[in-house]
Amino acid sequence: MQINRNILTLDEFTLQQLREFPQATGELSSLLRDIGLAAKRINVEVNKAGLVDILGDYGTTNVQGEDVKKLDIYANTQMMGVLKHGISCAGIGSEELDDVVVFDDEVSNNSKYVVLFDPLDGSGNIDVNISIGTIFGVYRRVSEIGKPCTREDFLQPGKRQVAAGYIVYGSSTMLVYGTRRGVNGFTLDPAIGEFCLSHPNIKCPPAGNIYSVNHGHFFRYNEGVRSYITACQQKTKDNGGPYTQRYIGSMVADVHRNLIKGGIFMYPGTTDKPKGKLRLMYECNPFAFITEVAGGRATNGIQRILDIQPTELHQRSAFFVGSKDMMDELDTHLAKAQ
Ligand code: P6P
Repeated sequence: MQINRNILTLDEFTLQQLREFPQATGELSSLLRDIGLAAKRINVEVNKAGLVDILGDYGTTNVQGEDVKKLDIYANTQMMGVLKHGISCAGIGSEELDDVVVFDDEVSNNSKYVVLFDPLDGSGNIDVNISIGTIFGVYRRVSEIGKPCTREDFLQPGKRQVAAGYIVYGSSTMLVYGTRRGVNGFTLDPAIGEFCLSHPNIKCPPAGNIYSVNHGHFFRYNEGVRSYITACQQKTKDNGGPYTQRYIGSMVADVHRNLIKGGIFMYPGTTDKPKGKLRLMYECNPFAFITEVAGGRATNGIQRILDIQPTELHQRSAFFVGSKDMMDELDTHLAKAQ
């Protein structure tokens, strides 16, 4: 049996990246390792969710008015705990918490970064064993180092992210994160309890044949979106198709599949919810950052997601993300319908 000693763990990879930048402080590498630790702890509970009393509702609703699942709270606690007790994060914003949390201790106040995250996206799928995920975005603070972080540190456009990533708890557990230097995927090896580099330098194929959208809302989408979806259905082998529709109602899994295979994910606004459902800061921005670094595109149907100047922590946005050529074709349908 050939023992492959070339497999890099997440820790080894981040340290290797750090060695290439001697002037770097190591704070970002340390922060990514912290998130990897939280992901391993969340993974343990997600994987046994059917066996212990951690399924079901927590009995409260979150700021979005959604039923909070027990695993949501557990995941939020794990993410906040590793970041608060690390050396790199001054505070966090979470889907599960009404407002930002300023850690306000000496080490945290001297940290360079803040983190926004959705601790467990798609948690409505937990009880039926469909893949779910954790999503995060990392920003350099704009407030004075040495003092507590402020809300302004969190309300930055997505193009100011220094790193973003997600963990998908699926048939295997993968951590994918991107910096401006590239996107890399790490698969959890249960035998050693480490995330190991399995998908180096991920690139989003410029074209694909997968389109992901909730068809149940079709007649509440605008004309341009309906026109594009119809065009997807009419693709044949003579014009880049046929396309296949894949939508499992868990954004992390849907966007991850399309990032690897090529495709487009859409959560458009509707007549009753013009801003759609997804949250800009900790769902759209991280995936937009990763997808752009990997060569794809992400918009709200009007502008680049990463250019949006946020005004509220939990604001929603229509979201279109994926392969460049498919996003370009979507834009032609949206423009014609103007
Ligand atoms: P719908 C899960 O609740 C989530 O936030 C995303 O993970 C997913 O893509 C979307 O909602 C599904 O929403 O309205 O299609 O069921």
